[in-house]
Amino acid sequence: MPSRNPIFQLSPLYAILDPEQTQASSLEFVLHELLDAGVKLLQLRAKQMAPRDILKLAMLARSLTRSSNCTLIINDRIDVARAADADGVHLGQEDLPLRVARKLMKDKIVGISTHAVEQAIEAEQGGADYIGFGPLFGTSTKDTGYSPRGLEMLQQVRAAIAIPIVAIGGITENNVSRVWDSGATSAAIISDLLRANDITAKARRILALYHSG
Ligand code: 3NM
Repeated sequence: MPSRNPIFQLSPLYAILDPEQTQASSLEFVLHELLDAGVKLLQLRAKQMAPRDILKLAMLARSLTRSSNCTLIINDRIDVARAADADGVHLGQEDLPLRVARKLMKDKIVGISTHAVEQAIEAEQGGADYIGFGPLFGTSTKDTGYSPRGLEMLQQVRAAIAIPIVAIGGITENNVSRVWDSGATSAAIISDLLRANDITAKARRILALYHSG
């Protein structure tokens, strides 16, 4: 089933803005840095913020992403995604079921985190627009409870489903080309982007790797 939204065919980098992982003085500054680099797919992931603070950040991100023609996905919170008029929501295996999310999000993007081939197939059959798949490599950003899945399992997922795959977990400038080569439509990156001294330069280098590959 093709994705409802062609952005996934166009965007090899799925940048995740996680306020807990930035050292920057302002989240607005980080948003500008990412968008200035040409990021076209951005997720807001704010696990610890109060709902109204997430909403405020989401509305800022919505206004900036709209001017940059960048797709905005909100992690976990369908209410915030709808209130901020984001393009979609990203849900985990323990969040609201896909059929409920679909009802609430209508034709907006719904992505689901998966950690095994069976979950990927289930997400596709349930009507997800894309899956997240990870942790691909070791990561200290999130305790996922799973061992690294590896490139071989990514290839198995690629062979099993047709919807876009966003690989996640331990992806950096140094290994991202192998991730795309193994079938990921897009690579989700948190720490390698947000901890960079120059986030714009880092994101530009990653996008250039894709285009030179
Ligand atoms: N989800 P980094 S791994 C948020 O496997 C998240 O579902 C994962 O951060 C999953 O790019 C992960 O810094 C953390 O490794 C990714």
